[in-house]
Amino acid sequence: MPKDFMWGGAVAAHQVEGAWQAGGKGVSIADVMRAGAKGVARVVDDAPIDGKIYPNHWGIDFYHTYKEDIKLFAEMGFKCFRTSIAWTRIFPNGDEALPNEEGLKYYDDLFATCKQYGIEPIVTLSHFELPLHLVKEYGGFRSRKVVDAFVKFSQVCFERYHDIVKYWMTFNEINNQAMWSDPHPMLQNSGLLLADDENAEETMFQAAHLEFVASAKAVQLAHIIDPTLKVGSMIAMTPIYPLSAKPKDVMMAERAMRYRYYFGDVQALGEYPAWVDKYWARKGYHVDITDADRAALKAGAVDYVGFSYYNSLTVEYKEDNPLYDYNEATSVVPNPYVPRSDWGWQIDPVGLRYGMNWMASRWHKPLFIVENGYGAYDKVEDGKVHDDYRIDYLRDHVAEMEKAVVEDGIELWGYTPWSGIDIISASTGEMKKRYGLIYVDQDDEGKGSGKRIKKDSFNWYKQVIASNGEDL
Ligand code: BGP
Repeated sequence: MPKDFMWGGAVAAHQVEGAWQAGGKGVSIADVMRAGAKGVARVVDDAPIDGKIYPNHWGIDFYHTYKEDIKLFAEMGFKCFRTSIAWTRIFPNGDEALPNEEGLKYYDDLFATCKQYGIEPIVTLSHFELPLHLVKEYGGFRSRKVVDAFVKFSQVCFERYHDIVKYWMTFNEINNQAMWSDPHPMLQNSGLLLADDENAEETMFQAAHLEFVASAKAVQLAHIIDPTLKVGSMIAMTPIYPLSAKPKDVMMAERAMRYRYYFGDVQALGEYPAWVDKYWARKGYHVDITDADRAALKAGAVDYVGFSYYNSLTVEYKEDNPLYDYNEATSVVPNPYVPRSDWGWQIDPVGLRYGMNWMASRWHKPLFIVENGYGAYDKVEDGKVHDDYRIDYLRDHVAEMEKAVVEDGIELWGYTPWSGIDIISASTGEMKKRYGLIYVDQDDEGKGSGKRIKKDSFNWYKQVIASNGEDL
């Protein structure tokens, strides 16, 4: 790979830090989302009540262990480390006049520790961690007040950390909201608690629009504060294939891709694709978009596209959907040609190369793989974790990633697998769905020694980095 290629690993504040009320931190939506069963949408409780399971309250106690954990990342040879800044450490309620100095100080120390080992921090501003107050008081990204709150949060972060943090992303997996019929991503991405009589899809389009505006304003601010900053979008790239060569299956896949990735179009190209207005008109949707919004989107197009890749999906045309309307809940069918993880995620390394080419040719921006990983039931045997299945998954995906760069000519800045260390699952709140190259002795209820154990994949990845991707 290119000599300055940034190999690293990724986490998110709410899935590792714990210390959910330390240092003046406020309550975020992540702190009051009860752990659901596998993939079951979680709901927001009015206030955290003792006795319920809130895995984000403890994370893996990274708030206190980060110095030791980053030392282990450095031992693997990390060039970069992706995490998020917990919005509620900086603005506990989200709408205060002044930031919380104790929260700012924590991230000063975290980023300084990274730099001490020559590790570049890659920072996500909003990673499913909206202040609960912004949800309850303003209805999340229904309100332009939350746009203002996000822009202010971004400005404080850019001004405080611009000397040490050069790579930023605005909204994590903003396009998860394409699954508008699932309350989980609507809450995580936009802080939406939908009323029963609300049209979820129309509300999603409005909230997503205000996030696009917030993101664009943050990009512009970053460039004013420090022209060396790079601000990216963050897209969940899940290529969608037609089940067959039937023209209508192919058309259904085209409609699914354009729907799931219009979020990337707006953030990378600075404007909506033409089909959106036609779609809204046909559906009778009204989305409030001002001329100032459109100007901001154009001026605030992102510098690069960060994205996650785990799996691909497959769709089939259905006679009861003649206009090819896409809804993940009803359009997706199993792909008979690929295996699945224990959580049913389709394993498709070629899909990574396919998705990279699709994005590069559509958006003409540098790419950054900021999540790719394999959640599995790991077990400790004689103090070791033999995770060959994770090595195989990562090796196959890195091999396809390298073809996209070396053979297809795609500009890729880095690769930060999910995750450098075992972490709380965002969709299920489970610890047992382990992603890490480092094992953490802790169960779903947060009990355990917290001991860190290097898995076999730790040493494999160390060699990959040392050989700059030659030795897989
Ligand atoms: C992505 C999120 C990450 C992480 C990852 C793994 O959606 O950006 O925060 O959670 O998925 O998924 P999960 O944790 O649900 O297994």
